[in-house]
Amino acid sequence: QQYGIAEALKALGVEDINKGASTGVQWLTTKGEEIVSVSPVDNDIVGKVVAAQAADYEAVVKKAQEAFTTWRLVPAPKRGEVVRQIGDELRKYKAELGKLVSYEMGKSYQEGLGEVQEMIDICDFAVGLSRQLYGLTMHSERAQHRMYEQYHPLGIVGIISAFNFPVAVWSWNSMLAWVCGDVCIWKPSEKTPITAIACQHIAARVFAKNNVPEGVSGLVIGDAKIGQLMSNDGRVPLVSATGSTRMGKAVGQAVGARLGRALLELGGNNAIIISQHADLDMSLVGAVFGAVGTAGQRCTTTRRLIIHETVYESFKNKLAHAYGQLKIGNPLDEKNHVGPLIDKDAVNSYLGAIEKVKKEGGKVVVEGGVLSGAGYESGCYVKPAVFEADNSYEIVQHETFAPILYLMKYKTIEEAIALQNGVPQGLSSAIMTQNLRESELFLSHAGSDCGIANVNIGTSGAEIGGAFGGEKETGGGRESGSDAWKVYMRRQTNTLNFGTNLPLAQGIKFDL
Ligand code: UN1
Repeated sequence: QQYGIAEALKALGVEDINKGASTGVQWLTTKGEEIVSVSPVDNDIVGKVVAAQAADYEAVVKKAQEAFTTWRLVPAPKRGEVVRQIGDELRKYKAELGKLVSYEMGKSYQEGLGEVQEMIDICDFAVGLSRQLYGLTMHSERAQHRMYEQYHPLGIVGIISAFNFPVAVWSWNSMLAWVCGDVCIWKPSEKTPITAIACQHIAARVFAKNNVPEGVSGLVIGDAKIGQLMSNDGRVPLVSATGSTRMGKAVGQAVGARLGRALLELGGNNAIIISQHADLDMSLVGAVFGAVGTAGQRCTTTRRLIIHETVYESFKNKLAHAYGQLKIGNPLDEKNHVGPLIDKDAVNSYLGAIEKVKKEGGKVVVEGGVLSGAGYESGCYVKPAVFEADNSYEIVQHETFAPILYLMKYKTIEEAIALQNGVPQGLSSAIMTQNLRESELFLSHAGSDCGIANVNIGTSGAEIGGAFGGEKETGGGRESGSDAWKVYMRRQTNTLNFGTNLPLAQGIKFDL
């Protein structure tokens, strides 16, 4: 291990850990299987954790239930003050945590830092929000009556997160949930347990300093069984899950069956429309970063380019040239643009997708392949690939979590929008154009059907201030900014009579 990884592990207090569950104060002696976190960067062991089992989950839920009875009574701005201190702590450890994210997950160090910055940003957002948990007041139809609504804390929020944003997704959920007066139980990806433990340490230190009750921040590291327990648990009113559509359907069905709330943030199949009115140089930056950033493992990764026929050939050539310049290698080396995929399974699905697109008739623009030799010993480094493909291909309709980009041509803007919308997923979308009619059509009711629609920006890299999530198989949930906080609270409508008699609503007469 180079690049100061040992120092980062030490600074974050995770150089010698093995327990896979925590109440925010105590670490539980878990007895499940050992999870070995292996870095895709160099195949070295990042750390080992003994997985949690049902009994550990139960212990964490019990503490969370107890904690909720007091945490919900702490004034929201005081809860915000605790979150503010977590933001400060994250600022202090930004370099170390960013490095660990890069090392355990494989994204570039710059993107690791960017991920921690998203955490800091959501802390700031949540601090402000802690004084803005507004409800509305309504005018009653009855004299001497008042109506208003309040938002009350909900209870335990279960957070299931994925390997690709191993820490930011937890923070989008937990920082909002905490200022809302909820308590959290986090089940991180088994592929990135060490970054999760690092975050738990950071939160726990701040909580201890502020006498936050034990159980406000629970962590349970384990396999899908933990997610199933959470999804079926009536004591967990909200389960927020980020990951594959397959996982999300299972969570959504289990939570739905008990009429709980599920916030689902699932797969994307994001496209950029590149119009004949686009600034092609700018489009190139958006398309390449969108397609190869995080080695194509963002839910917002650009997977399709829908290009106007008159600029198709020239843009295709620009793209092939840019791909030729990409440096693939150790993500901690800042010279490199593209790091490894998370593991060998991901490499196999990348190879499988390439085989499929070729079989379905796709034409190679930039050939893919697994890299070998010095620096690539982990076997997880692949070449970003580009194919000309048809939107109807089965593989194009499917989200492959890898740097594979499909190109297609269009004639009219209506046709481009139909192609953009013509997939089962609905997360992010973009148009590159300087033509107002086109961009407005793209953003109109007849335009993009995605949760995120951008103009002259790529599909990835959303800011935390907006609500994040998408439609269709993306699951419909919204996290992070805007009024996404409302899902973490229960709304109560209050009607108050300050008069001397009791008129009934709707003018109903009921004389006694
Ligand atoms: C994800 O991939 O699950 O918009 C989240 C982006 C990041 C978040 C991605 N802010 O690309």
